[in-house]
Amino acid sequence: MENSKSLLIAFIVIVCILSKIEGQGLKLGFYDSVCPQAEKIILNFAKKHISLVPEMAAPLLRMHFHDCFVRGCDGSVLLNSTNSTAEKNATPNLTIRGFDLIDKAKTAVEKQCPGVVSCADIIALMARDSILVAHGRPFWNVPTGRRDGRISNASEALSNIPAPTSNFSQLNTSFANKGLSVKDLVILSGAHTIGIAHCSSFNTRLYNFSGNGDSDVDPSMDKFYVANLKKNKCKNSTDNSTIVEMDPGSFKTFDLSYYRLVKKRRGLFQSDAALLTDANAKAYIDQELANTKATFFSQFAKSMEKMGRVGVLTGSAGEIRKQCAFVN
Ligand code: HEM
Ligand SMILES: *[C@@H]1O[C@H](CO)[C@@H](O)[C@H](O)[C@H]1NC(C)=O
Ligand SMILES: *[C@@H]1O[C@H](CO)[C@@H](O)[C@H](O)[C@H]1NC(C)=O
Ligand SMILES: *[C@@H]1O[C@H](CO)[C@@H](O)[C@H](O)[C@H]1NC(C)=O
Ligand SMILES: *[C@@H]1O[C@H](CO)[C@@H](O)[C@H](O)[C@H]1NC(C)=O
Ligand SMILES: *[C@@H]1O[C@H](CO)[C@@H](O)[C@H](O)[C@H]1NC(C)=O
Ligand SMILES: *[C@@H]1O[C@H](CO)[C@@H](O)[C@H](O)[C@H]1NC(C)=O
Ligand SMILES: *[C@@H]1O[C@H](CO)[C@@H](O)[C@H](O)[C@H]1NC(C)=O
Ligand SMILES: *[C@@H]1O[C@H](CO)[C@@H](O)[C@H](O)[C@H]1NC(C)=O
Ligand SMILES: CC(=O)N[C@H]1CO[C@H](CO)[C@@H](O)[C@@H]1O
Repeated sequence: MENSKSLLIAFIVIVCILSKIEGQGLKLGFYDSVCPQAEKIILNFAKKHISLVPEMAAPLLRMHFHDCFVRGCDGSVLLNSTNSTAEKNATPNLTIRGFDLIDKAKTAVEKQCPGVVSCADIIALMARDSILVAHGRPFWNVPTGRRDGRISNASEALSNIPAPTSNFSQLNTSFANKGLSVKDLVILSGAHTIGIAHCSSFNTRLYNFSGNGDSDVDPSMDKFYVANLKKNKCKNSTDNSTIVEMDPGSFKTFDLSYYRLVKKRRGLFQSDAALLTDANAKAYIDQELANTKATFFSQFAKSMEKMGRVGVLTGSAGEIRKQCAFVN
């Protein structure tokens, strides 16, 4: 009698511990019981708004990356500077776009279920759904249940988000610090198959590269491409605002052409070119090019899901922000 009673208690304790552990992770359909329409509202929002401006899918995908690399995917990228300078106002942010879309998606969700759905989850879902609406594929699962952080610090953005001037070991370290592998680095860099960059992100490759004047260019970049960029796009070393397609000819298409360009030494950033300087990374690129687009997409999906779990706050950590730009 005494024995079966303690067995029962032990059983209950184990069930409680297991459900606690489960609650600490993310799960598919986290909002199904507490706000069943949440994901649908976000998808519909993307359908309605992104179809009008499909070029906004790229910056929203990039926003998710920037969010996850600073304090985990906790929506810290959305906070406005209040007591100190926020991530948003750090150099790598300058070119993030789409904050207004996230704020509007949040408003739509809040109308239905106030205070339930985190801004961090909205970024993750909007990134996926915007790509879905603008490009069809790749599609990846977005387990939810992220909670919002209360801190956003510009200097942490600078130290955690890899610069376009990074060499391979800097990229490797930056990704490894987030639990991401060389393969994840190569696969996720494939996102540069869509979207645009400003001359300021790569001008150092075109002018005075190693301090010997304006005709001193990055030797690791195809010289015809360099000449073309200098003639038609970034006409001088102080032009920070001209926009260049990262995957010219195909920047609106999510495909393998980024890897083709990198192989041809036409990756736009030093960080793209750096992928050729490591034997493993280079082998992954060759593998991608030998594979089908469908294989790339399924690998991209895996790496995105992995990135979406970096440093997340769950359970009772953090908060559910009322407004994405401000802590409660
Ligand atoms: C590996 C390290 C990475 C570096 C150094 C890097 C750097 C950059 C830079 C400098 C830009 C251009 C910003 C501008 O001048 O407007 C850019 C654009 C972009 N990045 Fe990355 N990135 C990296 C990884 C990623 C990852 C992991 C993703 C997403 C999975 C991503 C998605 C994008 C997209 C979609 C754009 C285009 C944005 C637009 O059209 O506005 N990047 N990246
Ligand atoms: C937050 O800051 C951005 C500029 O960084 C500004 O456009 C926006 O209006 C601010 N949001 C609010 C709610 O004040
Ligand atoms: C501002 O400071 C307060 C008090 O120190 C802190 O609780 C809050 O999280 C900070 N806000 C941001 C956005 O960093
Ligand atoms: C921001 O982060 C840096 C580097 O970790 C730290 O030195 C600084 O004190 C932080 N700023 C604030 C306002 O917390
Ligand atoms: C990469 O850059 C860092 C910082 O500039 C430097 O210390 C390191 O030696 C470089 N690594 C390689 C392999 O060039
Ligand atoms: C990449 O980072 C991993 C993990 O820190 C490390 O084991 C490996 O040696 C690094 N590779 C290169 C080429 O830097
Ligand atoms: C242009 O961008 C570079 C690199 O981001 C920066 O150092 C420089 O101050 C910018 N110049 C202007 C005129 O904005
Ligand atoms: C090129 O860089 C070197 C070293 O940083 C500098 O002394 C020189 O003035 C620069 N030249 C031009 C044309 O910007
Ligand atoms: C550099 O190029 C930009 C864009 O073409 C132009 O607005 C600017 O006046 C140029 N600056 C110089 C010093 O020629
Ligand atoms: C969107 C946004 O807030 N951009 C800011 C990025 O940071 C610079 C200063 O470094 C601000 O001028 C921008 O407004």
